[in-house]
Amino acid sequence: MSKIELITAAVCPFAQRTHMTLIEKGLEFERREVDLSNKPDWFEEVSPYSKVPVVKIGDQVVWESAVINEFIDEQFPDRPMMPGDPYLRAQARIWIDYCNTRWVDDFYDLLSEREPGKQAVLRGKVIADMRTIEFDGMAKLSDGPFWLGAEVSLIDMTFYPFFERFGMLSHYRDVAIPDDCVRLTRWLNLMRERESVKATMHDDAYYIASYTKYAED
Ligand SMILES: N[C@@H](CCC(=O)N[C@@H](CS)C(=O)NCC(=O)O)C(=O)O
Repeated sequence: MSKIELITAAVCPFAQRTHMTLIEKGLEFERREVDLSNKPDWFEEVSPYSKVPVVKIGDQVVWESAVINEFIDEQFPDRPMMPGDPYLRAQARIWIDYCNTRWVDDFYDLLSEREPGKQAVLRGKVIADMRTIEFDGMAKLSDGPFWLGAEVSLIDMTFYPFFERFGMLSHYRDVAIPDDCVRLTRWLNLMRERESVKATMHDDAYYIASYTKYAED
């Protein structure tokens, strides 16, 4: 099998999802870091959307983090990270979709909103999302501690990078994980202990500096 190449950028939460997945699967891979503010020609040639992450294995090129992660999981079936049962797999995809279509949008909407009145409304949406994650997602899918139980899955990989950046969101927009989101808080603390997180993480100061352009004029 050809070598696995991960085309990535350290700041990018979507790329972190895939980087973590490759580590969790115990796969060997090469990382190619891209400066997104000065994209090289080779990157424009390989990335159809001009975005990270992209995974390349020989002639096979796959993009979009959610698609890449399922591709990796299926191509390398050891240590599966999606359920074998079709109904549970559908549930996993629903929450991955929830992350991509609700949580990520509400997160960035709050971060990029400058007007205090609108920020208050968006802060309420982010808090409501966390309660949805806690009570409609995690609590209904398993007893934890991860989304689907004792082992991490692609749902954990999908949400984690945005919670790694939650300290940055709190810094700019004064929002906290609600006290009643006990399972979410425990999950986040356990995720921080994983090797896949330790190998890919950055601290609040890094994200506060990196996201200034989204949050401030
Ligand atoms: N839906 C994509 C989003 C990827 C994405 O937005 N990547 C950003 C960095 S976080 C990027 O490469 N942006 C470069 C650009 O838009 O020019 C995924 O899940 O992979």
